[in-house]
Amino acid sequence: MRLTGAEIIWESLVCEGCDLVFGYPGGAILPTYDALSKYPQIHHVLTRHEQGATHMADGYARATGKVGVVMATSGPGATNLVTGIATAIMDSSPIVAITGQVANAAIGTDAFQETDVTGITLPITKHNYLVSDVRDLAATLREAFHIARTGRPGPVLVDVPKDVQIAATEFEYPTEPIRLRGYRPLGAASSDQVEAAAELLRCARRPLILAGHGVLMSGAVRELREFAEKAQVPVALTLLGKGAISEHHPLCLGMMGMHGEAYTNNAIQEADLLLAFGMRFDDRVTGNLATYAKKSRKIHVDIDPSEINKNVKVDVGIAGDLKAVLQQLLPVVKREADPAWMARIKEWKKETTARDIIHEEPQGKLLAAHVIRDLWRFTGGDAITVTDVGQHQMWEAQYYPHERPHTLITSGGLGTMGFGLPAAIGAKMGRPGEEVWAIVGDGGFQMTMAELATCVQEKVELKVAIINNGYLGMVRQWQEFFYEERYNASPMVNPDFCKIADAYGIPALRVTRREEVEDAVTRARAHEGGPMVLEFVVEKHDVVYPMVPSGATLNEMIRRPVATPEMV
Ligand SMILES: Cc1ncc(C[n+]2csc(CCOP(=O)(O)OP(=O)(O)O)c2C)c(N)n1
Repeated sequence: MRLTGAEIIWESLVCEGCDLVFGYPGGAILPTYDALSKYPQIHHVLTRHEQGATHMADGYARATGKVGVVMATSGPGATNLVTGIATAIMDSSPIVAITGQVANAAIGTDAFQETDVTGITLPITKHNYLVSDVRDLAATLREAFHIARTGRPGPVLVDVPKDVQIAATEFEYPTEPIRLRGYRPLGAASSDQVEAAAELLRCARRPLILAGHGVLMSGAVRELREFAEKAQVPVALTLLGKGAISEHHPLCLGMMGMHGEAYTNNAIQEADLLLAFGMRFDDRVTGNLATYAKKSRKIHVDIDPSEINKNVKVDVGIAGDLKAVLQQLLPVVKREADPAWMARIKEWKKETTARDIIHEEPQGKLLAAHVIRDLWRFTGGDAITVTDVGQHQMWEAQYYPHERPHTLITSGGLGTMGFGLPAAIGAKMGRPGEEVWAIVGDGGFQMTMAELATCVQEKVELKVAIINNGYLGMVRQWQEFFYEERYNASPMVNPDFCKIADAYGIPALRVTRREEVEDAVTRARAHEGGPMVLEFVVEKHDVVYPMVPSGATLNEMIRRPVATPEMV
């Protein structure tokens, strides 16, 4: 079959099982857009900004486990992808970005809308390609999907000059196994490694599992639970690890790290064995590395060998697929529960509970943490939540317990403001049967709120909760704690968000009192045919507790002041 490069791009997407592409056209990618009408099996979503398209592809990928696809033109179209691609690589999210490029003959001449996008994205892609010959196009796209979804997943960019899109060649989608020099995704562990890990566990009195995104990515949720139950080891979660085990499981300790549970951070510092599964010892979960978990031996299982001994030196490092490794470990783990260890954790937990803002009387104020907790209650705890970045993100992590994998989608590694709304659109389009909420701050929402139009055009039944505190809240919090309350550049004069929604034809409600939350959430849930916006006008001067100051030891937390003596 003789096809143009443009047709080969769409054919290859079809062959990869892709039926949804997020993108934005322009001169250098127009031949490809022109051929789109021949492929009714692919739905193209026109976004309002290429950054939004990349986050949508990312949200889609995280919600479905499939590769998300984003398309853009050369020059400014391609550079607008950069933040989204960097977000995806930091959180190991599989996306394929296809960009138009100026024609081969014009490359290097500073042609109109020429930019070296493979150069720009080299450090933020798992791999990237400039396809200068149409005969290489199908095989390159196939490789791109393979690299994006295998091993440690990540973004791959394919840059296609305009003349390559126009040129024609014989098309046959390759079927032979992909062999790439220097790239062999890992599988199981060696028996020595398995035995070494099992031996450490047998001797441990105070073991603790640190479960990260890798549990979800490798599909090891069931294996993790079986392992934890069989070996009676409590499980702490990273932000992206939420959903790795039900947060209502008796062995689950909730989130660790800078804004993690105080009792969980205490447990990490006191453990005598840490089993780090599919996590990467990010500075937000370790605090000061020099004083991090000094009393423990450490086992680290990660698909990416470069993560082993990168931040934290470990006793047993296993580079492999977590699901396969847990399947090897399961038959050999043997350990009796240690009631003293669990009792100690329970004591810490009691003290944490006493300080919880959830028990605080709102005294006429609307507290963001209470809004999140009510969202959890009135959605039955079963929605997919997609957050932006800031205080509301941490309150979501603290007060919306997740039972199932892939139900919290958030930018952890890059911490990208503007991620929430577009990623939620991608998530809802990928899993239309699920209830999806975008939970965003007033700051981050304004970075990508133009995507409300995309939501309307596509009739996406998304619920948007804006947590409006009139500040760049997390910045304000740091200024309160560490910059003597000099609130430079953190107060925000905001538009009327309900009127903004109205301008897009989106129904919206403003909530200022806790008593109104249930009704608003119920009405948003019942709304059909498109998005609905809720604006929660919350207390301005509020703080996420606990907080491990940047660079401090993990259990040296700033704690919520205790409200009354009897609460201690
Ligand atoms: C693109 C980007 N710019 C700047 C920051 C730094 N930053 C982190 S949190 C934050 C404040 C977010 O404010 P808002 O969106 O209102 O959410 P809140 O913290 O109030 O919940 C800022 C500016 C960032 N994470 N991303």
